[in-house]
Amino acid sequence: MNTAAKLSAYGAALVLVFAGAWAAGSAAGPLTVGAGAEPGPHAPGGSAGIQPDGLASARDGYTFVPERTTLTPGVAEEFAFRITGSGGAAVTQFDEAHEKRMHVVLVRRDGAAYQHLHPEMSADGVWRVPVTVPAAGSYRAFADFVPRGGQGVVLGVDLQAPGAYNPVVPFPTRAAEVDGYRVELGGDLRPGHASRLTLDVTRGGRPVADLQPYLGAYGHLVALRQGDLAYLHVHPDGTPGDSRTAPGPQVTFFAEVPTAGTYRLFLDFKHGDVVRTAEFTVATRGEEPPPRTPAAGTERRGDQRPDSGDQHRDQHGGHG
Ligand SMILES: [Cu+2]
Repeated sequence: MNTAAKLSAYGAALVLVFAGAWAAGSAAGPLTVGAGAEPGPHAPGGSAGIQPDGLASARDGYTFVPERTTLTPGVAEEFAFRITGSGGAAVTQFDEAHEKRMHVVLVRRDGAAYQHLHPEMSADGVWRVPVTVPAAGSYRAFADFVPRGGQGVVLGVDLQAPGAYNPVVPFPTRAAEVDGYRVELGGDLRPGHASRLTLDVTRGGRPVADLQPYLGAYGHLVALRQGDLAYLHVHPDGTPGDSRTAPGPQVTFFAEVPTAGTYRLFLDFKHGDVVRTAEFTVATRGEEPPPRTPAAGTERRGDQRPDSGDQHRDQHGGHG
């Protein structure tokens, strides 16, 4: 299996499945980003005073503790880690979100070599998953989970793969080719707004209209900010079986990007029983919203939960 195929095969997607209720809400106007606008496993990307997800290895009382912080390029290894809570004990109780209790995204710091993994936990709270990184470099691992009965948390740690490192500078691209599929991205990322994005999947020039549900949606999108790999908030619009969401060729998402800049987007989609990943690099369009007031900026996420929050949470475990 070549590297590309291997990476694709890993794809499982996590992220950010919230369904139509959220989209309906977004129609009322731009959502504020951060400050408790959304509970769940993919809490908002943050804006003034709120740190976006994935930038810290410890947050909200939880710490992401890998057993080792090195990886060997080209070698199949096991990535093992714990999530510890206050007091340092491993957390063993998690709620399912998007059909899994733990989602791990692994990406090299330059935005290359994306993998989406689903580890298994043993009774002692150690999560393990096979992993092979294709090349040397500094990697970022994100753990995206919901502690039982709690709010979603995304933590990140750096992992190092020794060797000569040739960083890639992703050039902006709105079309991706993977295994004979072509995926085109439509829509703009507007900083500070819920931005509607469409992804059109074709194969051999023909629309693919029989995408398979994957982790509760017809596609899963991970968005990372170039430069610091802030982990952003994305929702698919609609869920399989809701009688209005077609299985392709177009999949719609709403993405919230907190700031102007360039973002890496990774779409995992399933067709022919294989999960593949289409990658994009997109610059935002338009200006950033003005800074929020200090009072608003210091609110902790989760302190304010919109009425729709519980609906979103309820949907996490139920897709499929
Ligand atoms: Cu996942």
